[in-house]
Amino acid sequence: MKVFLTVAMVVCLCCGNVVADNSWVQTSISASENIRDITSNASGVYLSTLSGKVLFSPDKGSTWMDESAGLIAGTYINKLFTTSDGTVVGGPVSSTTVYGGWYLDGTWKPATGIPNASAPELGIVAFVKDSSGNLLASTTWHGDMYRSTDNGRSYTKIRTGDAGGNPTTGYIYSLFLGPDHNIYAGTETNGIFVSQDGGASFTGILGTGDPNANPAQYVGPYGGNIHVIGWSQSGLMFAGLKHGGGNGGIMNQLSDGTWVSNASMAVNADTRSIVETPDGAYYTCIRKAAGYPQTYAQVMKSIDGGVTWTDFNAGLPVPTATSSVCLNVDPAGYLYYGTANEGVWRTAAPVYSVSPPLAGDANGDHIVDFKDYIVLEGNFGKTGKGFAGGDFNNDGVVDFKDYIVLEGNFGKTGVPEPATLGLLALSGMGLLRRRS
Ligand SMILES: [Ca+2]
Ligand SMILES: [Ca+2]
Repeated sequence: MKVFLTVAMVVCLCCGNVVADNSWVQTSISASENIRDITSNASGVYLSTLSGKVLFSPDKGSTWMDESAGLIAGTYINKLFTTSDGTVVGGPVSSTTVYGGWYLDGTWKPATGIPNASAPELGIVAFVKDSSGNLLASTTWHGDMYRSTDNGRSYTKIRTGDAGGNPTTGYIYSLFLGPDHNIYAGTETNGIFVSQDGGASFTGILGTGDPNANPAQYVGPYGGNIHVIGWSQSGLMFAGLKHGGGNGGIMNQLSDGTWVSNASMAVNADTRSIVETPDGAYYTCIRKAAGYPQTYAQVMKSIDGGVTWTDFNAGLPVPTATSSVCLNVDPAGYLYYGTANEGVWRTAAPVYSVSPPLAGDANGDHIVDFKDYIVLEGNFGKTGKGFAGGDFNNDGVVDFKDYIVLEGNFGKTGVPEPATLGLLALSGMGLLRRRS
């Protein structure tokens, strides 16, 4: 029997796409912590709390350490995000003031370019990476847009938000990079807007004018805050709305351009966050909202581009109170679910298969080289830095043993996915032709 089990496990490990366990396990975060957001990089997982802390776990939620140093007392980070080079960024806010854009580099440091402002500007409400890997941030009620080309160290304002009147984007709640490389914004009440110039200007996809003022002219997602946008395999959009207002739950765009409420999602579901994994699956989480009984799951999954949604909540508690929720997937494929009242949960297993990182490739650029050595040198002797900080053998400390790992792989490159390999081959051929 033991032999059989061992063989079965080896087969499972080899066949790649099998996910052994879809259940959730609770991390060691106290359920009294009100989690505002989650992000992750190759080193581990980061949480921000309403009490003003940023907590970091290098071991999938077993232990957490405080990463709040540098933040201003009395502030908390409403949005966390990981930039193209793994830098964690956020925007601290308090009840009276917002404090621009900040980034984590040992301690939290203020970026240049986004000024402090008095509430209720609400600070940074959405981040996204554009098609070049630059960071975009949206702030304030009216959707000011900022771009950072240095992974959150500095920002340039690229759009001043609408000062009122219609058509207007209103308050931008969410930002997404579309499959067409355009930037899509989910707004407070006026539906989805698209930017074809990298976030400098936006146009409503439902048409011009205010759908709330003229509802007879519009069929589509509007009237509730849009936190969720995604695309089917054929490029049709779906959007998740806050309960109340016009439409709720998730709405799907049909090929004729009209929109319908999703039949597999409760129409009043208050969708709050969305994660797309590299295997093309979407996960969304639903907030328990005042006035709406929690008759639906807290996390739902779609493997057909948002057309059908199924429960993904094995092991999760039924929410006991109105609770804000957030989702993130870490680079190892584990899904994290943060709540205001029921703690932080992660999946017992990765939700998709992930190739192991190349040992020594601290910055994740698929080559072990001098850049990785600089990371290791900068953290030499430090603890709790994780893989991206140079702890390649995962023994908790960056030391000479990790240097041996890096030296052993120096110059090696990771194995790209077959599709990427094809593109590299093509671009290589292009270079050869240009040279000849
Ligand atoms: Ca590298
Ligand atoms: Ca180590």
